[in-house]
Amino acid sequence: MIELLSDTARKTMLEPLFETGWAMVDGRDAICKTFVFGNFIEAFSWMTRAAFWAEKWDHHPEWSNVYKTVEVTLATHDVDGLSSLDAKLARKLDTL
Ligand code: H2B
Repeated sequence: MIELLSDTARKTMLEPLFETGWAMVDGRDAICKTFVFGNFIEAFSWMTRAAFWAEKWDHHPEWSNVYKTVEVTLATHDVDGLSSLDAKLARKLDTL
């Protein structure tokens, strides 16, 4: 059963992500980050790798791509806000 992050979990799970460039979305319980790559192929192949993890974990990003830039927003639609799955996927996206 997936749950909204508690205040304590927000401190332990979100604060390290804020250090790597993730930020809260204005007016919404969601996190976002802009990833900039060297070119379109690098951006799109990163999205392809990310898509495999998203599908494996049944947790999908909201994202858009323009040339070498990918804007990602993470939230858990089933709970209308942030859950541990968003932190887990964010950490994975940072390492791909
Ligand atoms: N992705 C995200 N980001 N949030 C969800 O709540 C979610 C999802 N739910 N991917 C999954 C799919 C759900 O709709 C299916 C039925 O498992």
